[in-house]
Amino acid sequence: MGERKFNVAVAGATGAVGGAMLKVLERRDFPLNNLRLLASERSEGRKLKFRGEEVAVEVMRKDSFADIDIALFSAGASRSFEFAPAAAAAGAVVVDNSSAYRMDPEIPLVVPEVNPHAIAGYKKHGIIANPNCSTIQMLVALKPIYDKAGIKRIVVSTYQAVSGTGAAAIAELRRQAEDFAAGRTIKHEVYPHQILFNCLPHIDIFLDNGYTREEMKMVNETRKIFEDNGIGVTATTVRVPVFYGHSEAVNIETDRKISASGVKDLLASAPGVKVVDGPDLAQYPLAVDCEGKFETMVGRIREDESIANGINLWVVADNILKGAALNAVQIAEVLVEKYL
Ligand code: NAP
Ligand code: 3JM
Repeated sequence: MGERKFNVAVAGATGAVGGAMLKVLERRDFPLNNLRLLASERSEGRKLKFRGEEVAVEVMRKDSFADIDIALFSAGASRSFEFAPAAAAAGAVVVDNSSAYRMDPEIPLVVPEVNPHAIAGYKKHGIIANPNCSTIQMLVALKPIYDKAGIKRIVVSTYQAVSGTGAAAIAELRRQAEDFAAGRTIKHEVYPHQILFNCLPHIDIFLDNGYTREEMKMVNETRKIFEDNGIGVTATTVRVPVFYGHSEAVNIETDRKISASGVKDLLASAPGVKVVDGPDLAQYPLAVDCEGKFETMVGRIREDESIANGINLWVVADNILKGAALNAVQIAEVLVEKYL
């Protein structure tokens, strides 16, 4: 990395993802000159700690991005539609965590371990989209297999943490646990049902085809990132009472035969992956072990004995880190190393 330092804005700095962005910028020692924290009117006057200093939160406006080099957005899709073009017009490169631009064919959709070459496409509109959390960790695990054996079809079921919904949902699960322990009635506001001791097969809204939008994000984003419209993907996405860490049961059918031990060997040296697969010692990836970690953990690697070329995997990552903040900062790192 060169000598230059960059001006960075974090849009949605007071949120679950925005807070993690600040910690990731610190942990990875990002070459930062000036940091601007943006949120809604509700947060005006708040101060957040960064590298030991207090930084005041400002209200995001269209003119908030003068002299910003990189704007990391995590303030929701409607805010991205409203403010990301203004940030790009002011000369910032936007890395957007929302679903707003992901499927726009003129906007790159990037997981640095999977398709870093696509970052170059930011030049057209000044915006790069971060994929959905569930897509990111699945493709980090599948990319080496895709390159070696080809993948025809993916069948995935997710077990997703409440932190993916944001700060209010983390508070709701905690409150339900406290109310349960105290013998009080359990109330819900964020989710349509109680999440404590429950599994909700409902993430984002339902679409006309009976799938949720979260499920279709996994289908469409996988095709775009792998640049493979022929790959079959089908998903069931489920919210579970876990604070941090999405888990996924992933079944794949490959074009060519690959053994379970072949997959283990491939993943052992794959970027961003840690193999945790010691069934004799009850070792496998767990959400609670992934909290705060940068790696995507993969275990339970075994052959699907019901078809000729099938593999089953269990894939877990910190949804707020690799699923959002870390992936965005990794994209920013490639930008400063190669393009800015
Ligand atoms: P959150 O905890 O609810 O935080 C929302 C953030 O957006 C807060 O900082 C909030 O500021 C800010 N905000 C809301 N309305 C705003 C406005 N009108 N102007 C400026 N800022 C505004 O949610 P989160 O979990 O951090 O997620 C935020 C967004 O990131 C999501 O909506 C989603 O688009 C994206 N996300 C992506 C992934 C992924 O898979 N890549 C995962 C999670 C989230 P206040 O505190 O002032 O209200
Ligand atoms: C994760 O403003 C919104 O509707 C954002 C909702 C949201 C998204 C999204 O669609 O951007 C909440 C949590 C995501 C996501 O990563 O797709």
